[in-house]
Amino acid sequence: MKMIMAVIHSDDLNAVNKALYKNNFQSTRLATTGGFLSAGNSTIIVGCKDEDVEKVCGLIQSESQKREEVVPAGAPLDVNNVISAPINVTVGGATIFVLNIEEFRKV
Ligand code: 2BA
Repeated sequence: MKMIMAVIHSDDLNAVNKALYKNNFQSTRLATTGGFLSAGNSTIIVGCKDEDVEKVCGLIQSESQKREEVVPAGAPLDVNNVISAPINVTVGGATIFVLNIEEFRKV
């Protein structure tokens, strides 16, 4: 069994969720915040069989768009530095982690 954690843009959440639901995959949604932009994003968790990983990742990918976001001047770059002028970054489509699950129980 695997656990898929995907960080996606919040605007894609409904489409991703709908695609998973239509294909009989259960999911959990978390409201998260990106460490770099400090902006809200969404993380979706799906537990699935090993053989379904590609299908789940494909569904998430197909509903997650790439977007340009502007990081404003003054945003922190690291502990000592801030961004001196606004920069564009490409965010997404989805950042996906696939984890091995040792045991899965519903009790
Ligand atoms: P954020 O951390 O807010 O990052 C948003 C976007 O800013 C990133 O898009 C990337 O294009 C850019 N970015 C991030 N750190 C940067 C840096 N030090 N210098 C220049 N540009 C930087 P994505 O790579 O598509 O990531 C989207 C979101 O996925 C991230 O939001 C974060 O919440 C999550 N994420 C990405 N990689 C991760 C990782 N290795 N571990 C945990 N979460 C991750």
